[in-house]
Amino acid sequence: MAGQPIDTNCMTLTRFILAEQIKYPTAVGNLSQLLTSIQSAVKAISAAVRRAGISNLFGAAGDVNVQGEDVKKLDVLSNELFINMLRSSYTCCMLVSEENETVIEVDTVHSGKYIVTFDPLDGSSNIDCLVSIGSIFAIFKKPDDAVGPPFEEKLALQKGTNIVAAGYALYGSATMMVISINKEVNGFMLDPSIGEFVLTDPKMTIPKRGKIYSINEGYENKWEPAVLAYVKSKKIGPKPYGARYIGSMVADVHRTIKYGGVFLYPKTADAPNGKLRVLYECFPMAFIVENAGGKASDGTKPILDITPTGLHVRSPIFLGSSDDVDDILKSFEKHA
Ligand code: AHM
Ligand code: MG
Repeated sequence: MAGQPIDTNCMTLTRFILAEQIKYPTAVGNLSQLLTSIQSAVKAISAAVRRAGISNLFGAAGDVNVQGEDVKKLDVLSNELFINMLRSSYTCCMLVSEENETVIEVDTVHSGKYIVTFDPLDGSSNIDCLVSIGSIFAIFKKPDDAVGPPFEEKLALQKGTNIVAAGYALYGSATMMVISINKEVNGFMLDPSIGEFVLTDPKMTIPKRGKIYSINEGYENKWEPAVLAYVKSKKIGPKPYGARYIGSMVADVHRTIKYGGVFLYPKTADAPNGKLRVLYECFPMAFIVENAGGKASDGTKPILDITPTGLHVRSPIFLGSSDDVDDILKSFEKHA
């Protein structure tokens, strides 16, 4: 901007990733390459989201994805960007995308040691009305004794505690990437004037208790008693909690990390495992929230303790400020 000084020593995401790599003398830079390739995909998706209306990218592409939902043009584009950038990073052997029913095998020439699970564009119901949407990803390592290529699909079905790094991109009033690696969570804002993500939220931590609950209250009649009782308890007393629900997981979780509080997607009478998918929605968000000092549970155990039984399995999820999540767990105990 005219008159605004440029920071000549700014901490870009690329610089940050390299500085992390240097901490591990034996590291050869594979994870750095991988994160850089995701960064490229996110920059391109952000550009596409920002000009979607003008470039005619809104609306359905005419396909139905594996979950039976309409696929939007931006979903297709985002998925292709993630796959192409990751494959050409020479760091991954297998990819799991929300948009693909089976795993995406990376050919031997391009193959590497990581497995990446991702939702390339989450919150699709919000695309056409310009409400915030996001991308979510988690990175796992292929076990050393894995036989292949080709590798078996079950290599992707790892426990959440095996995650090496995870992150999300939020295409909101600005574009932001939040990345969790080495037990820290750091946030980077896209500065469009230089085309770089710049560290704006170092060492993010979530307040121990918040004042906001976030749940789709329209399904109240289908909740289980523990959830009903918990939400009701937040509305009574002299200081009731505020309600916020965007319907885009990345935006709802980002707000929860910044302001504190709790995000809930419970099971319902029609959806016995809730809606959100373990490998590329629940896991990365749980990993990030825990590394920011919060908690993420399925109501009985930590989300990261789940061993997924399929690529697209779902789980109820309760995440956010540790004291607030503890309250939900108490409600589950009481109604067990
Ligand atoms: P999507 O993968 O089809 O975009 O669905 C996931 C989204 C999440 O971002 C959000 O938390 C949830 O669906 C909202 O669901 P609901 O409309 O049932 O409240
Ligand atoms: Mg999704």
